[in-house]
Amino acid sequence: MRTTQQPIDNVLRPSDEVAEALAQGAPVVALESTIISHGLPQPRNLEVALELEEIVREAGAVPATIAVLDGVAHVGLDQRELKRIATESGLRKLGFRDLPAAAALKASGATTVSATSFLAARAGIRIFATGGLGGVHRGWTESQDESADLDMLSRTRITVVCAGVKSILDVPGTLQRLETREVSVAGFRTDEFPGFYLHTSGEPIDWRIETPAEAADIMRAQDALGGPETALIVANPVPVAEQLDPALHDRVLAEALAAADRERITGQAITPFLLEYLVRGTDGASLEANLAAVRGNVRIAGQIAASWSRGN
Ligand code: PSU
Ligand code: MN
Repeated sequence: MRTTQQPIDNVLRPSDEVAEALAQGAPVVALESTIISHGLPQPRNLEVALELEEIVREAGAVPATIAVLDGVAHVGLDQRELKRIATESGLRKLGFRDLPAAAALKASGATTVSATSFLAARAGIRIFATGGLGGVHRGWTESQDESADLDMLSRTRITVVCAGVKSILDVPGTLQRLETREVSVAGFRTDEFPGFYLHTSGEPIDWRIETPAEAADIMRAQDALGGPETALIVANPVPVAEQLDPALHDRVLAEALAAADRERITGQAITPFLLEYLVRGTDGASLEANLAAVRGNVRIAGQIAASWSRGN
């Protein structure tokens, strides 16, 4: 565990363990922190943060949870820092665009997929695991609410293992945006795009892979081909046995969307609001499905990272 260290610079600081692993070409998996601070209830969130790191280690890779603490983007957190992310009140939710202000004003915050992807790639990490990506919200043609996650993935060379995009979103609309923005998508042992809490969204995907090694092969092909620095999304569904009951999902989600509308929740607040509503409205069942999805993604990401490092 890291105790003291010299900052590499003032804004981006890999932990000693992460820096060493990267220097040796050892497998590293980036993990985001918004899911911990804004996506999961306390005190479960801290247990989950620690468990996810353990799953990465079991796969033979080094975990690098990413967050901004007092203006410095940390790539790899120790236990005390993880605890800050899980428990500190008033922690911000930082997308990429928030990073310069957070650095200048010495603010602390959790990083979303957009900020985490950027910081991971900047630190030299190629693989990242999360729950569900952001995307275009329902009614997005009016609100213009399209998650910055999509834009970042269209210009960052990173592999994101996720259970699709959050089902609170306009899923077909999001898939269309991913196609337009040239983001590669492969289903991990599935022909259908996962539905975050649900095994499938019902939407087809064009490419299916069966093994972590095939994901690493696609990544090498991305590099060999060159072209725009786009991401690879490895879409890994929650197992049917661990998914949220689809009828319960649809019913509570409809209530959640109506409540968000009524209370005029918009912008950064909407995703946490809807996720929290689902947790309460399903008596915690959505939380279990969310966690099952994230655990599976982190495991596969660890395996892809190992294959990527081995070169096979
Ligand atoms: N995955 C989860 N829970 C989450 C998120 C992802 O299982 O809370 C977070 C990610 O950080 C993602 C963010 O970037 O939700 C999307 O927020 P928005 O829709 O405001 O872009
Ligand atoms: Mn948004």
